[in-house]
Amino acid sequence: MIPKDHPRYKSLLSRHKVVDAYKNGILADAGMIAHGRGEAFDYLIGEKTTKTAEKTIEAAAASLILAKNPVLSVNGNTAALVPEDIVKLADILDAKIEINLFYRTPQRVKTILKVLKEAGAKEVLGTDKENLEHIEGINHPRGDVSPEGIFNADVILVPLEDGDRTEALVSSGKFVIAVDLNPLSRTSKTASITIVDNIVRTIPCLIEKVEKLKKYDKDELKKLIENFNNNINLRDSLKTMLSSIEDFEKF
Ligand code: PTJ
Repeated sequence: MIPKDHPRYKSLLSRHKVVDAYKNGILADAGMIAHGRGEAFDYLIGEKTTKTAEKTIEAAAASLILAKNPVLSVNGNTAALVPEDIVKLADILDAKIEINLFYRTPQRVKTILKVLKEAGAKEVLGTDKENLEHIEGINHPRGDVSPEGIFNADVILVPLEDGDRTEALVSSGKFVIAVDLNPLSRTSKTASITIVDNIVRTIPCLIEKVEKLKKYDKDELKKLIENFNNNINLRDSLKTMLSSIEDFEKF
């Protein structure tokens, strides 16, 4: 039990959710290591959504609203931390939810499907009952995707993704929105839009932005995307991290 007035309450809560999800078969063991790496970067951005990330989330929301077949890809860490928010985001966007795992086992797919259904999801793609298609250029199970979902998606939200798949998805012509606290990762550098923020803050913020931007007309949404530059976004995110180290040196 973490006391609510603990200065790092939210971070510890996420950590406990991740540990419980591992014990319940939702999370891959490597998912705990990935989470720890994310925590370190989160520390450097001050464990809050930066101004840069907020602008990026706005561009991401605009792309998802304009998409013809938007898909939200769910892995173990996402299912452990934000299942209800993912379902809500899919509802307001009329987007599909697809389970897509790096460490895929039929048992993990079944367990994550249960988590998403309990969170209110009506339809979940990418389960073992479907005939999955394979995306060229990916030599692991993450390349097996639903024909109704990722295979034919134009815009895909991929939280905590690996570099190979991001590259393959972008090369197959898809617009890829990554959520990755590490601005130096291959995923971050390859994605069309990289949200450098913690997924626990990103998805609620995306919901808020989608609700706001849905009232905008198409041209305004297109302008938001055109004015976004992922290289500048990554550089600014890194600068925020470096300045937190410089501030410490002044201490
Ligand atoms: O559930 P599976 O089988 O699909 O496996 C998922 C993991 C995450 C184990 C797998 O995709 C993996 O190994 O990912 P990587 O290559 O470690 O990349 C994960 C990235 O996510 C790292 O750059 C982390 O910094 C970042 N990250 C970790 N936790 C968070 C995060 N980014 C946003 N929010 C987080 N909470």
